[in-house]
Amino acid sequence: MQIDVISIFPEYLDPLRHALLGRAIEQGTLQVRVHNLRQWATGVHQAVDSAPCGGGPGMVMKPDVWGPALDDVAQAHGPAAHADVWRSSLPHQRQQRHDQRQGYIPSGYDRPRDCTETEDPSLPLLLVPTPAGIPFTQAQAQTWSTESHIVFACGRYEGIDQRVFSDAQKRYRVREVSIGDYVLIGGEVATLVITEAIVRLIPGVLGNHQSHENDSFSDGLLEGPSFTKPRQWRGLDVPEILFSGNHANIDRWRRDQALLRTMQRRPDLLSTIELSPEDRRCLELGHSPVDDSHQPRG
Ligand code: 6GU
Repeated sequence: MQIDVISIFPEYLDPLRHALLGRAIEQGTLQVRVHNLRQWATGVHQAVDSAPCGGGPGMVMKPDVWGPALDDVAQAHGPAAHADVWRSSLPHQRQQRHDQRQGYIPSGYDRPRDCTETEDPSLPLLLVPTPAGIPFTQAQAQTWSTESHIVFACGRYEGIDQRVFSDAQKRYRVREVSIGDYVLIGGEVATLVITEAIVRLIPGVLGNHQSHENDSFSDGLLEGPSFTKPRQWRGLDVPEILFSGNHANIDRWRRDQALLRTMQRRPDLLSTIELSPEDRRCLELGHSPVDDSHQPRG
């Protein structure tokens, strides 16, 4: 996967080099280029923003700067052609999209809700982080983990002139996305969040293949609690059932912990998933029926 980020604060994207993302770069799975928007600014002051039409507070980022930047990044022209590819120890091979690899059948669920029939799927994906965007979800992270080229346009100030995105539809599939109901100063941190959520789902990026199958949200529930050794710590015991060796009971208990936690913290999620009779029993009891610690002691 190739990721290009356009920002007036390229150093803000430095965390992309580290940890899991840094390793994906070294594996050759991920190629990252970060572009300073000011390279496309013209005029003596190299202004990237200007007062909003119609008045009001703040500044709006200029279309005559963003337009050429997006043109060049789509085609690897101009300043975009000379951008450093971020540190990667392996020679980069053009990665096949994993939906082209293994008999992948895109489901209706994978199709973005605002996708228009006329969009060319071979165009790069342009993600524009904005609190006014459609909510970014785990389902979208799954869908986008098969993209071959994603470009992030990081806005600051009061946003980017809307005509930039109307025009960019000629060269990109454009999505304005929000990472939550709060306001950030700019799109950079949201870009880090979205990139991490997507890249960890690319096969081979996480060490353990199964480790994202039990993620919170992948089955529509929050993940339940985890425990490790020592068995007793500061007077607190690991739940007995986890040492029972009965894997059917352990799986049931884990499912029940996920259900109970979801009911307590995110009851809105429970209405979106299918509950079995066993699931309902646990939620009605308020504890797992396989949990001995809830039996009256004799
Ligand atoms: Cl994606 N961008 C900005 N600037 N603020 C946000 C956001 C994104 N999501 C929530 N707040």
